[in-house]
Amino acid sequence: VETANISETVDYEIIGIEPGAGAMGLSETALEEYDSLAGWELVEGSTAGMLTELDKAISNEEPIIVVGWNPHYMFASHDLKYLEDPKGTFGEEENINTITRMGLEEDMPGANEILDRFYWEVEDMESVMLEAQDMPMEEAASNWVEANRDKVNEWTEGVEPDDEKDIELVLTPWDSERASGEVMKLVLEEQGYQVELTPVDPAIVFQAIANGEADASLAPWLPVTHGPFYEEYKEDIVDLGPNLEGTIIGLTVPEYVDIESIEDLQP
Ligand code: PBE
Repeated sequence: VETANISETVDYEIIGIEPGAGAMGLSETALEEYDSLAGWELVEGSTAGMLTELDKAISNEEPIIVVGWNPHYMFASHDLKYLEDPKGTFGEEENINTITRMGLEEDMPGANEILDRFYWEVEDMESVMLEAQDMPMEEAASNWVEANRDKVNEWTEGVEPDDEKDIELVLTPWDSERASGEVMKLVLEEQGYQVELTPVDPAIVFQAIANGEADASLAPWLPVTHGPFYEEYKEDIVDLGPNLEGTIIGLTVPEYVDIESIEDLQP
């Protein structure tokens, strides 16, 4: 495909995901900030729909521009690249943080300590996500816990169980957060807790923690992706810091698409 025709061939559309995603907010901002994206449309849909469009375009070797991110198996199953983002709209590498409601540390010091210690690598999360392609996420998480007893022990060693045993974790509905949520559910269950996992939109994650409806979340991508929600609620939540470092978000194209930067697109 000729470089000059890529924007026209994709019909000046970026294939997006769920409208509540932080990555969609960043993409909207990119549409406003880049002259090259003037008049472009960000198509709302779902992650599954975006992945289907991506598969289709790649089987036909057609150009396509999607909202992409890591950790995700889309980069393992396809040759993809992020478009350069000279304005930095999508930020640099960022972290996934653990947040809790105010007072969790006093009410459930044991669970709070385990949540605070929880930390894993991109490779760990990816291995759960990849396995979950062929089995339920819960089973993939359980396999990871079995295979990584050393790590899990570091999170739980010497922690006194709490009297109160019910704990609710809110998460976002993407595989990355389903993976961390299911792993933490198993870890806390082994310590005698009853764990409820509630998937909601990113805005609701912060709202539920801020008003104390939920106890904790492993889902916020910071500082950029969920930055606006963090800013809104930061006085009313406790931030326990990163549970994973090195996530990336950006406009994503198959390798064979002959452009390198968002600025190579045309209005
Ligand atoms: N994501 C996956 C989410 C966070 C995790 C990048 C699609 C978002 O954009 O909110």
